[in-house]
Order: sequence, then structure tokens, then C-alpha cells
Amino acid sequence: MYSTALVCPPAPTFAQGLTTLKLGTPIYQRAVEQHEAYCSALEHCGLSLVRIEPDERYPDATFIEDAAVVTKRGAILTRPGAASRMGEVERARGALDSFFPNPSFIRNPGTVDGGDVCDAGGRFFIGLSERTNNSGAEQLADWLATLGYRSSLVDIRSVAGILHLKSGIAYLDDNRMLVIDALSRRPEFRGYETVRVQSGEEYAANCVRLNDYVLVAAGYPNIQNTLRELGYPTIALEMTEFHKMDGGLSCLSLRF
Ligand code: CIR
Repeated sequence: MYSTALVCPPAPTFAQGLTTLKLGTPIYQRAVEQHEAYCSALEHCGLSLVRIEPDERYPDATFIEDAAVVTKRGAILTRPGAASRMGEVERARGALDSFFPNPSFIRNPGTVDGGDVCDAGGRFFIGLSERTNNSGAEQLADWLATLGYRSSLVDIRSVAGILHLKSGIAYLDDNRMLVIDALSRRPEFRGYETVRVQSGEEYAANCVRLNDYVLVAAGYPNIQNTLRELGYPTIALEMTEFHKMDGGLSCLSLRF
């Protein structure tokens, strides 16, 4: 069960963050409202929230998942793959301090974005991406091993349209994985029941299983129906402004 989430509301500079998409400029006020609805959903799932103050110097800091990897057995601060995001880590560290007073760190030349790390029930998948390099992935895998966790690297650098591994997969529990078609035949996911994400709904692959619920992006009815048919109560959340900046549901919080 998850009890706590770290979140960081969008800063007024949000629209100056990084994006690879051409979906238009995000509307700040709408992003704030969508973030508030997201926070309410986390609370509805039973989580207590710790809020980091927005900081205009870090327009991408609302995507707080990228700054750390938290597990039941410990936390590690990342070194984000985008130079403009490096300063976010110290802020996440401060907020995590009372929960994880002795975190580990990814060291130079390693880079890791938390969005590349999928915890599939205590077995980890680490995406090799434009943001997470070999050194970072190996440091992370070694650290996970010291905690007794197995992990596998998944190279996503040739997969078009996804920034991070978790842009294309989500672990639902029950040995079940939601996977976009481009990743569905990867040998790493053999042994899991894979649930297909329909073409055109790839963005919604990034959903979040939280205690009794699954958070899912609004506007993707096929995924929502699939999840309901599988018996998951879903909460659909408007994510349009975060989508414009390449962010999904999982990136907006660190959950533990
Ligand atoms: C970035 O490019 O770093 C941000 N605009 C979006 C990060 C999204 N994070 C995630 O998927 N974990």
C-alpha cells in the first residue's frame, strides 16, 4: 500500500520547460487546476501529500518522479539526463529527507530519469533512453541489487514517440503490465500478462496503480474500458497541459 506522495505544483514558468511535442503552449492556470485535481485523486486513493514549493528556475520540476527512485527498501536521488533539470534533485532530496534520511546517489557520468524506472512488484525495469544512459542504468541496477531487487535494462532508444520507459508501460499489479505495441514483444516482459494499449491511445499507457485504484488520463476511452473490464476502479484525470510538455500521470508524483 502507498501512504505518501511527494508533489510539486507547476511553476509560473511551466511553459518554458522541455518538450519534444508540438501540441501547443500549455496554459498555466489550467495546468495548476489539473495538478490540483491530480492531488485530490491521490488523496482519494488514501495518500498524504508532501508539497514542494514551485520554483521558477525549474519549469520541469512538477515532473518530480524524475528526480528520485523510491522503493520500499530505500531511495536514490537521480542525475536527470537534461542539464536544465539537475537542480531539481536537491529540492527533492530535502523533501524526502524525513522519509529517507540516507539516500544513495547516481554519480557522474551516470544519468537517470525516474520516468525510466518501472517497479513491477519488486522487480525493476530500467529504460535506456535519451535521458538514462548506460552508466546511470548500471549504477541503479547495482544499487537495486544491494537492496535485494532484480532488474533488467530495456533499451527504448529506437522506439519512436516515447521519452521514458514508463511513457510506454505501466505495471498494474497482479503480474499484469499495460504495454504499447512497440514494446509488447520485448523478451523482458515475457512472464507478464500484457494488456494491449490500442493504437492512438499510447499516451494513456502511462497510468498509475495506486492502492485500490488506477489513475488514467481522461480522453482515452478504450484503455479506460479495458481497465474496467479487468476489474480496476479507475479515476480519469485531465492531463492536456502536462501532455504538451511530454509528461504523464506517473511523473507528477513520487509515491511510497
Ligand atoms: C522533460 O522533458 O523532462 C519534461 N518536460 C517532461 C518529463 C516527464 N517525465 C516523465 O515522464 N517521467
